[in-house]
Amino acid sequence: MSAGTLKYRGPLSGLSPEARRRLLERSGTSDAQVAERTRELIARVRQDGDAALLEMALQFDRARLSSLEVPRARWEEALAALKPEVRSALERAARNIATAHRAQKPQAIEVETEPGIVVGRRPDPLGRVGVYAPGGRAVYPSSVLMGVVPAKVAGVGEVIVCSPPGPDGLPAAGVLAAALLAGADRVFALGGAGAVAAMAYGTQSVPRVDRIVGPGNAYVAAAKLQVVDAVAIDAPAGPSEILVVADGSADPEAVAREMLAQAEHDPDACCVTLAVGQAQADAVAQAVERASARARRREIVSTSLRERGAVLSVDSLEEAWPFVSAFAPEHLLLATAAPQEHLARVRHCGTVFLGERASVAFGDYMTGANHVLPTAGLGHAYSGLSVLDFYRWTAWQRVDREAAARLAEDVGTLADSEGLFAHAEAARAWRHS
Ligand code: HSO
Ligand code: ZN
Repeated sequence: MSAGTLKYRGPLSGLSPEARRRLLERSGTSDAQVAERTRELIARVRQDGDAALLEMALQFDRARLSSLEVPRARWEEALAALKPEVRSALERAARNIATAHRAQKPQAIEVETEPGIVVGRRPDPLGRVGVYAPGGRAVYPSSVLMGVVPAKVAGVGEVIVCSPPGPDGLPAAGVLAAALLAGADRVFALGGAGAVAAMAYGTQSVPRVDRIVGPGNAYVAAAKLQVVDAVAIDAPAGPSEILVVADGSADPEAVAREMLAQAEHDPDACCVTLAVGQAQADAVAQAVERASARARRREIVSTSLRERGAVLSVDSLEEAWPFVSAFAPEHLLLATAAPQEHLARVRHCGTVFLGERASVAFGDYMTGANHVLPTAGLGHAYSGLSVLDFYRWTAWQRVDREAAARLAEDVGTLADSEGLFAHAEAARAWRHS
């Protein structure tokens, strides 16, 4: 194959420690310069509110705005202008996302820890949530659905969407239309770190929210990490990733299509296949090469594959599983004969596609699963966006009369041992109840 189509080829076991580390680490988002610029932008918004946001729209988006909020009439126009087939596909996607996320709704629980002692917890929907939707190359109405629909399913009181304006002063038409279809309550023409700061701290016209979700560029990611003193955020989502595990039953062309589909998102996307046997690995690599030569987004695809793409061979599926869990891909595709049996073997993946027919594209748009997922190995600690991200919990406890008498002495003892004598007294007062 021509040199440079893929960064890594050969057996997984032959990967140098340095190459393995680079594959596992992917691209970091922590750039000191970005963090510093972001800090300045956030400070400007906290100090000058709307005035700072209007200046930033001019400076970064070349948009001269008369107001930050986008009137509902503009969303309606955007929806009316949508091609009917795009509209009905978005509606279908929204329906499936709602169905899948409704099934995730958490329940209140109560448990008796000792006779007469009851502790409970109840999920309460967040009051207000902000969904960020990028502009530019990554205008994805589908991502607006992935943020707004689960929030509405959870019963969030108000869902606002922020997305950068174009020179006409409006966010992308697809974003406006998706916001309307998904049931968003308000939309603001606001992008970048300014949008994050406005949603975290509030300004004259942007209300502060309880949680900010949705992917964004490096400034948005940095800003989210800098506002956690005021607001909850989702897992920082970086460039797209796919790891395909292909046994001898997989069609190399299908595997190549999946590699290309995630590679076309971003020159920094990371696409890897582990194929059982050198012959299958060679077939996949050749299919990837042919497909990338004719890709419509060839520039992006070839950069991604050249910088981080890998097709590696393993001797058996057993050899693949430890790497899968260590890599913690955003998307795992099990292009194997018995994918369901392998599901239990893998850990830390954002979402798993069972069988080559379960194209990642189906999940990106239409199955109802969420496509806002942890990247860059954060699957070790984080999960994909779900309905659970839109609640906080109220906990309670109840102690009946006899239980209070039984608790008094042990609690008094622990309180004394911590030097907290008023605690001890509060407990012991119920000794004879
Ligand atoms: N694959 C992306 C989500 C997306 N795909 C949006 C198409 N549109 C998440 O990594
Ligand atoms: Zn995608």
